[in-house]
Amino acid sequence: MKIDILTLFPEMFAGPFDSSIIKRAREKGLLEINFTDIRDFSGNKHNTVDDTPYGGGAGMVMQAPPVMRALEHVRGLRGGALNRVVLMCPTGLPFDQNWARDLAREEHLVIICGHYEGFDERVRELAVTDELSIGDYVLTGGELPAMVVVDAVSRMIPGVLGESASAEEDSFYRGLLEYPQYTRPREYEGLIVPDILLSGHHENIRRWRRRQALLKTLERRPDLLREEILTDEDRDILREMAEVIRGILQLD
Ligand code: 4G0
Repeated sequence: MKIDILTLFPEMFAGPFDSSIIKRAREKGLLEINFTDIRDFSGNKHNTVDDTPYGGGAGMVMQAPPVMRALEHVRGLRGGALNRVVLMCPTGLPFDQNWARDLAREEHLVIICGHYEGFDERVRELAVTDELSIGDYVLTGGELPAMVVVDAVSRMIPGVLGESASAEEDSFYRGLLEYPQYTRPREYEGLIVPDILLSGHHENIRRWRRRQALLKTLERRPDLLREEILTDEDRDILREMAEVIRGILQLD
């Protein structure tokens, strides 16, 4: 997968993209990340890319021509149309695991990192295919959100995670939060690992994990428990929990 990032601050990406899994994915040739500095396309001697908003008001607005020229440059590099041009902005659609899985199927992505108080609307109209937000907060630029998107997308590309790790087993993949995990030592500060995990009984362990995942999701993120993600076994487990609660509260 090739990812082109349009930004005013390419140096911000150095740490996260030159470490750990993303670094390895780039070295393995599974991921190619290219940075285009929007300022290189300012077209004026002061290298400015922003201006005051028409109609007045506070702050500056990113101009359309430098961004469009930067996109044209990327189009030249890649040869052909830009199918997916993502703009990171606080008013975008909520980025989630489904988006990550969807974008990971693309051969080429362009991500535009906005700055200032906004973007000339014409960039959206002319070039942007998707506007995404990583959450309901405002940051100083779209760079950190772009890093989040690249990380989440990259780990969904086949071969990026190691042999033992699986993107499919993770929280959210099957719509539930992750069950509790333990490793050595068996006892730590008086807290012991649940016996069932040392029993070697794989079917019991699977059932225990599913129950723990359901409990954690019910407790922390009941919004994630939709009918369509539940298996027959899940429904049985939840009914059993409901029965216990019914008993305690002496309902019926
Ligand atoms: C305001 C994304 C700020 C407007 C970007 C960009 C948070 C997020 C910024 C834009 C950001 C997020 C119109 C491109 C940059 N802050 N929540 N700041 N536009 O994903």
